[in-house]
Amino acid sequence: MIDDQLQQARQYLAAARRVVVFTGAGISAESGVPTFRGKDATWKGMPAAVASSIGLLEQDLTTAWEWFDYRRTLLKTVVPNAAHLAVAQAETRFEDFLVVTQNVDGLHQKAGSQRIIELHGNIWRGRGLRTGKRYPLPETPLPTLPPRGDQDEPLRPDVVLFGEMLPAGAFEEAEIAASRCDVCLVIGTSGVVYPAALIPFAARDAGAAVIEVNPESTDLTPHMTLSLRGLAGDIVPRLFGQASTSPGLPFTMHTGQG
Ligand code: BJW
Repeated sequence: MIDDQLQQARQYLAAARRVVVFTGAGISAESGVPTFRGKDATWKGMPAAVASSIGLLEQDLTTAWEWFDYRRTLLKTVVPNAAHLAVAQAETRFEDFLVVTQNVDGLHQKAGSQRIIELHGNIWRGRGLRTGKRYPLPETPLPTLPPRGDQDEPLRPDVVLFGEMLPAGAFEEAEIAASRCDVCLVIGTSGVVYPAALIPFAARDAGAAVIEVNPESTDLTPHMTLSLRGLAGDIVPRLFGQASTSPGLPFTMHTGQG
């Protein structure tokens, strides 16, 4: 069954000129990054959705930074897995190819993807609370919390928390690309967070084939052209016609940030 669907999905890709790859936390799961709605998604007894809320940040910036610096420390040793690498390797095979990610972990960049829209920001940057100026923050653990920018300005993590707007233009650019693509791959997302979850709908409504890769059924599943049940690290390399070596095992890559 999965082989038939894979075959069909590969046929869609073979005929495609423009591809959008829409990713969520599940694509990084086999690299060892916890997902948001998985069983391990708590920190100090708090659900990840609470720790990643504007409420916590406004109430206690230092505690919010402790949560993000804890995750930055976990991420420092994490490497892209076979799915990130397969996506990066596929980029030059299509006339137009764009990764639209909800992830803040920077693993698509580490894998070598060039064209990426980060809808929810990046955990390796800080942003000035007063000026909005962005600063790369590769060091972890950070020596002082909160980190500070020019003129001693306190920084916040440059990520999008619930109730916050997405970075200017990011969603719009992603939505335009989705509405022009031939195939939209939807990899490792529960599809419950908006407006990001509208991206597959923009593709579908414009007539694209929308193909989900996820071990579980999601809110998006009923709207998909095809749903491939399985782990991204196994399915994605096979989708792009690349050999699947040791499904689920991360490849050995450089581990430095940036
Ligand atoms: C595998 C796998 C393997 C596992 N292989 N797969 C419309 C309706 C209702 C509500 C709203 C709406 N529009 C807006 C809202 C409000 C809100 C929202 O969506 N709420 C819903 C939850 C109800 N949205 C917002 O607030 C957004 N802002 C906004 O709308 O601004 C306008 C506005 C402003 C002011 C007032 C009102 C509106 C902002 C959303 C920001 C989300 N931020 C986070 C945190 C980022 C920082 C951080 O990293 O901490 O982004 S929340 C979290 O969820 C994170 C993720 O990017 C995002 C999506 O999660 P994702 O990636 O789907 O992960 P999971 O864990 O949910 O799923 C993982 C999946 O992988 C599962 O399906 C697994 O099965 C699968 N999987 N292993 C393949 N090996």
